[in-house]
Amino acid sequence: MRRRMNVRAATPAFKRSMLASLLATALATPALLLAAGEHPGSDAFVQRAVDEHGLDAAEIQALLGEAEFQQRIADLIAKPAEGKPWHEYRPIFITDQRISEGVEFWQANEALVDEVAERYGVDPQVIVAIIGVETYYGRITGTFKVLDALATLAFHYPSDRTRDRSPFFTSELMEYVLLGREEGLPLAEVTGSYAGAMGMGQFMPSSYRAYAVDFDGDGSRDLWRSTEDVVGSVANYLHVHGWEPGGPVVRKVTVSEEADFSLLEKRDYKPYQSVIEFHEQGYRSSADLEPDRPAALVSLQEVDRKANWMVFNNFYVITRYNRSPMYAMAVYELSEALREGMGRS
Ligand SMILES: [Ca+2]
Repeated sequence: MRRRMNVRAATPAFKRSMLASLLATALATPALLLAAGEHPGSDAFVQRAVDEHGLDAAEIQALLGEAEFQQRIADLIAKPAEGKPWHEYRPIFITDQRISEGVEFWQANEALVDEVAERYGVDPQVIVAIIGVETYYGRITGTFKVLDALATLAFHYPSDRTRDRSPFFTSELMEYVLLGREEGLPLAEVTGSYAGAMGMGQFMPSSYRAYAVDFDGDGSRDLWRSTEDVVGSVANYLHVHGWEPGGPVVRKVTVSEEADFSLLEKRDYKPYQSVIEFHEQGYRSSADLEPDRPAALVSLQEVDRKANWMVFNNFYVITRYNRSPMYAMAVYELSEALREGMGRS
């Protein structure tokens, strides 16, 4: 097995976990003697791949032997764009260039986008906006090896983070292996984001397996080269998570002085009470909303004030793609700009 880990770049935590892993390896049964020194916890991973999915131990070991720890990935996961306030996050995504390229992308694929929107019951501007926010309409899909990204975050997750997300990435690594088997992907070569998201829509492996569709009908789900598969897959993702065609996404809200301000601090974007109940609590939104429509509130930091919105089911569905309310708001704002750019009502 090749030793490709750059130990000189390792963090102290990584060295500690390497030591623990070497000890664990020494205690393991001979059948489980893997190159665990490279990836702490990889022996258990291989065993699960064998036990739960009937995969071949030697193949998985060989694959993990190809995986390199990347310090840059560990650094990037520690400071995502979502750590910025809204007034710094928004300008990354809402730009004249991203709007004009989006209109061009939509015009170039107008029949496809309309067909997909109709088939899945999802508003077309939101499909295009997600692809725009994720990858600049497929132009920037990520240059990290997905195998390195998932192995780094599964086996070497930065120990100074408040939340250890290594279980999530370990699960995604397994999904990636299974996806490779299903779609015939060259697992050691596939590239994506530093978090292992792939293709024009940046699907994580579990989402790829569960929600990607073969919209062009060529027998494979190709989220890199088939715009048909990408547009269909993003729409399917939103459809399965409950998109309401034509439904509201967000509305500005004005807050009376008597309002219960603690509701603005709730980080629950799943609608939990009706528009009329919010009105009775001092949150006033636009008059076109049905009084019994379920809603939630979002409060984001502008330069010198908070901007407050009432948000609805469709906003929550966008957060299924990425949990950040800033992400969902950016997708919404871009989608509206694209709709206007296309001259659609
Ligand atoms: Ca296809």
